[in-house]
Order: sequence, then C-alpha cells, then structure tokens
Amino acid sequence: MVGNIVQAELEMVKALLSGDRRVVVLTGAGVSAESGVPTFRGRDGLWKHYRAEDLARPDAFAAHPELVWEFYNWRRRLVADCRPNPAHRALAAMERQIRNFLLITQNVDGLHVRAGSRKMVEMHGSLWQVRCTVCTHAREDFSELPELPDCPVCGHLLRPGVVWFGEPLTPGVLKLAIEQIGKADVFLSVGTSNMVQPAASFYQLAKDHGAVTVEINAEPTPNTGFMDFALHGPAGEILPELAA
Ligand code: BV8
Ligand code: ZN
Repeated sequence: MVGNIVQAELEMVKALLSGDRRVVVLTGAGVSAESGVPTFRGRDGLWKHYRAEDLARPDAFAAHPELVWEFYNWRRRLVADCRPNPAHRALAAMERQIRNFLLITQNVDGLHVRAGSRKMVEMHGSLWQVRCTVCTHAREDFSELPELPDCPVCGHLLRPGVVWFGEPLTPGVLKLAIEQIGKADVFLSVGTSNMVQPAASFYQLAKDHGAVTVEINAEPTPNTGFMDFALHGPAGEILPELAA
C-alpha cells in the first residue's frame, strides 16, 4: 500500500509493465522533488521572487544575460549537491526489466543519467550543457561556472544548453518522442503538472494509438481525468512498487 492508493490499482499497473509491451515514460520536476530539486510551480517556487517562466526565455537572456546565467549557475550548484532518489532508480531498473522502454524527461537536472537511465531523451536539454549563441560550439561542462562563459571558438557568449519557453524543441527529439509514443502500449506520466507543451499533450498521442495511460503525481493535473489510471502520491514511493 502506498498512501491511499488501492493495492489492486498498483498491481494492475505493475502487470501492464511486464512482458513485451512497449513502455514510454514521461517525467517532470516532481520526480526530482524528493532529491531536493525545487519544482517549477510548486509551493517552494524556484528562485527568490522570479518565476522560471520569466527567466527561462531567450528575450530574458538577450536583455539580462548575467541575471539569467546567475539563475542557471545557482541551479547547477544546487543540483550538483542533489542525489538521485528511489524514483530515478526505479525508472533505471524498469529500463533493464522492460525490453521496449523509453524515458522522455522534461527535466534538465541530469539525475536520471546519474541514476543509470540510458534509454532516454532529455527533451528540454540539460543544465550541464552549454552552447554558443553564435557558432556550433557545444559541450557538457560540470565545472563551476560563476561567470557567464565565452565561446572558446568564436569568443561570443555561451548559453545554457536548455530549451527555453518560446523556443522549438530539437527536431530530432520531437520526432523520436512522437514516433515512440505513437507505438507505445503503456504511457506513464510521472511528476509533471502537465502545464508545458508539447509534453503536456503527449498522453493524447498515446491514447490515440490505444495505449493504456497512467498518471503518477503528488496531486491531480489537468490530464488526470483523461488517464486510464491515476496514482496520486510520491513518485519515490510509487515507482519502486512498480519496478519491484
Ligand atoms: C514550443 C528548460 C513551439 C528550461 C523548460 C508562446 C510562444 C511560443 C510557445 C508558447 C507560447 N505560449 C505557450 C507556449 C508553449 C510553451 C508552454 O508550454 N508554455 C507554458 C508555460 C504555457 N512551450 C514552449 O515554449 C516549448 N516550445 O512550444 O515551441 C515553437 C515552434 C517553433 C518556433 C518557436 C516555438 C518549450 C518548452 C520548454 C521550456 N523549458 N525547461 C529550464 O528548466 O530552465 S520547461 C520546464 O517546465 C522544465 O523542463 C519542467 O520540467 C517543465 C514542466 O514542468 P513540470 O516538470 O511539470 O514541473 P512542475 O513544477 O510544473 O510540476 C511538478 C509536478 O510534480 C507537480 O504537479 C507536483 O504536484 C508534482 N510533484 C511534486 N513532488 C512530487 C510530485 N509528484 C510525484 N512525487 C513527488 N514527490
Ligand atoms: Zn562560438
């Protein structure tokens, strides 16, 4: 029993994750909450009196590059001290147990990789990526970067290697997500408020294809009513029950 979730529901969802079914999992910030990473829209907010949506934007970076970089450097330092939690580890275990498995994460904290997930896509990029605002220079960089770094190739400003609001997703990433979700037998949405597009509409792609849809979240979201199962509680407690 997890919280007030009916054991029978847990067992039914667990049974779906066996055999040769194609499973796609979408995760959001709620999966990292138990690692101490602040969510976007939760009570703890993300940073002082700013909303992430006001800083995670190209126009904010163009107007105040140092301020936006401070926001990302602060998050890099915060996340560097966080550890994957049982939710991340359960998803890495699922990947080993289920032959046809793909994890699509909205998160940029890199905790799924650190937990051992490999069959995955970071659809919004990563805090640990930096790329040039002008040339094609891009790199993974785990070092302390207190100042906004310059490009070692062309000297222009670097930027965080994430997808900002108002920016398109990397075409290949979106194509892979749509392809794989369109073939899924089971679609799990875990730890996301389903407020950000296109991720918030992925469940519909799965449903249209006849997949069974499952929401695992601390609280209901706008998609809850459309899902076949809704398991509300901490991902760090529910996912290990499904991966056991
Ligand atoms: C796009 C990287 C099109 C940055 C992120 C005007 C112009 C253009 C586009 C738009 C527009 N108006 C709206 C849009 C679409 C826009 C959008 O959706 N806006 C929203 C705010 C309305 N989307 C975009 O702009 C996307 N691009 O549409 O491109 C296009 C095409 C061509 C040309 C130009 C444009 C790009 C969106 C990507 C934005 N970048 N991140 C950064 O991180 O700094 S999104 C950001 O939000 C994070 O990645 C985060 O993951 C994501 C979603 O949030 P959640 O993960 O759901 O987190 P949240 O806090 O909301 O919820 C957490 C949940 O967990 C809660 O429900 C909570 O209850 C639960 N929870 C908490 N603890 C637990 C738990 N659950 C389980 N266990 C727990 N312990
Ligand atoms: Zn450059």
